[in-house]
Amino acid sequence: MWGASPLARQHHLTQHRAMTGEKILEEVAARGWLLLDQSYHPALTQLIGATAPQRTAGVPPTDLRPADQAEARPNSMSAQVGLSEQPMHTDGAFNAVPPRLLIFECLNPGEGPCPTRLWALDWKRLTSERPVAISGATWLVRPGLQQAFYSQVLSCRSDGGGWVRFDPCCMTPKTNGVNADQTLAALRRYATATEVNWSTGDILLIDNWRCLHGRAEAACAPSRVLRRWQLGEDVGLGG
Ligand SMILES: O=C(O)CCC(=O)C(=O)O
Ligand SMILES: [Fe+2]
Repeated sequence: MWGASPLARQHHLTQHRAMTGEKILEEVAARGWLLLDQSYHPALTQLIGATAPQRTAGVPPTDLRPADQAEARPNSMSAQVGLSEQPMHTDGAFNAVPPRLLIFECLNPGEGPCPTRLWALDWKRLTSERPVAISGATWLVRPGLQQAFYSQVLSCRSDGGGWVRFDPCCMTPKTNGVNADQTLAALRRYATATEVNWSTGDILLIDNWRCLHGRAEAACAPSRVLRRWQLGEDVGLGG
């Protein structure tokens, strides 16, 4: 569900598209991500248009283009990795509560193959086993210019919900004997990996609390552009 007011508006517009939106979110909640081709574009742009402006409180979408370290925005991931492969991460890890739903729209796949890699977590198994490398260590999170804070990779809520926060570009482990590579390896043990090879118009939805992602090496695709929306925790994906 997209939440009360946008969904209600959607019902006024067309019942069929509202149902499509609900089904889409069900799929994302069940699998951690969903890729839709451009035949879903009208329904999705309508849904994004109905929800994104309120949910992101005026934060516009961002167009992501490959950038080398010198030309990248300060504090961005590209400022650290440039055109190299991005580490597996969640977006907005420096927020107290990370964004819940990421929507990427491919405006241009670029000249050569540059997929986005996905690691969908087995949330039930992860939260029942809670391995030390993921839930036992304390990390320092550095949100650019704002105040740094301590956090764990796995945050569980009392209702069984919660999220994984992981971005080695802005997080440093502070517990003796824990390092980022170990945590990456541990996360992979709970993940099903896949790769999205983009075509123009494709839309990828990611549950950013339960599924990690990262761009492949990008030197071969200088014209690649993905448009990204980041939506908040009340988007309707459940706990
Ligand atoms: O370009 C991509 O495939 C993903 C980019 C990304 O995840 C990021 O910049 O945070
Ligand atoms: Fe990202």
